[in-house]
Amino acid sequence: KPDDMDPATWEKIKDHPCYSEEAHHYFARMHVAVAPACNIQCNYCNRKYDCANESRPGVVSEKLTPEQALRKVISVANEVPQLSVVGIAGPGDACYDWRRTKATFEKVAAEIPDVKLCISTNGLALPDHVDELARMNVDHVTITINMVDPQIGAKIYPWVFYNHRRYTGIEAAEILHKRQMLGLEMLAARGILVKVNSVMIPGVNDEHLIEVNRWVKERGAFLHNVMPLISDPAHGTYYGLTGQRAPRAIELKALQGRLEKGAKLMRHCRQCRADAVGLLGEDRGKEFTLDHIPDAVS
Ligand code: CLF
Ligand code: SF4
Repeated sequence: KPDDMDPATWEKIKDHPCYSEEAHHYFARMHVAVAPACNIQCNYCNRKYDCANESRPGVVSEKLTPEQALRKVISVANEVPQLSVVGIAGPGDACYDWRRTKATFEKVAAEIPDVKLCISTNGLALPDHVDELARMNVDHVTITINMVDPQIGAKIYPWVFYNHRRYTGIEAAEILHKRQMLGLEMLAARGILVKVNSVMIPGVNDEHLIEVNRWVKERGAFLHNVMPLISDPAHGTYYGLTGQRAPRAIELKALQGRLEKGAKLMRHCRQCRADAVGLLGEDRGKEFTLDHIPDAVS
């Protein structure tokens, strides 16, 4: 345990492969793709594919019902002894269709009480569900925060769908920004660990991520994970079509170097699929698709 870390925090991260760099050598996570829909549009996303906020864009994950997700978790738990975390990270937003996310977590917790639950969201619907996340003992929440300035946000998000209507432009980015900050503060106040993911988009928010890092640190984020934009024209994203380039590895490293003194950085992210299974960097998802797991679990 690092000297400057309190025991309660250590308990939460010691077997979480994303929150502890050490743990990722020994512990495995799995994602269940139970969240098909999304309430915002990111310019780096093609919604036919996985949510690019956390997961690898441009791959299609098999969408599961909460019942199917439970079957999958049980079958993975039986075969992957290192499994410590079950996460929901897409393919859309895990807080938008809340009933599916909640039902999945409740079923999993009832069958496998010692597995950790983890969630990744764009943050728009997050404040509405913080109390329930706390009640369900969800100790780890990732929010993707790409800006704290709505002027920059408007270049990343063409629209958000909030309170039954669609907002565009600066107004949309402002709403998203306020909800992200509120969600972050609410989680921090309840002792839930927050990881902030930022997608580094050269010429759009790369320099700005220094300010993002400062804001999220001030509001209690535990980790900041700066991930490179994956921009492949074949994925049919807006950025792919406009020729927005991805950062070079050296540019990402340089930015991470400049963030060193701010919120603690995560450097071992593998931009997993929304149906990833196994140790980070290992993907055993194919072994556990629905046609590979038993129909009923006794
Ligand atoms: Fe999954 Fe994300 Fe939870 Fe980890 S992944 S929901 S925090 S259990 Fe981890 Fe994968 Fe990077 Fe995500 S390496 S993409 S940070
Ligand atoms: Fe796509 Fe995820 Fe953005 Fe939603 S939050 S538009 S699923 S990248």
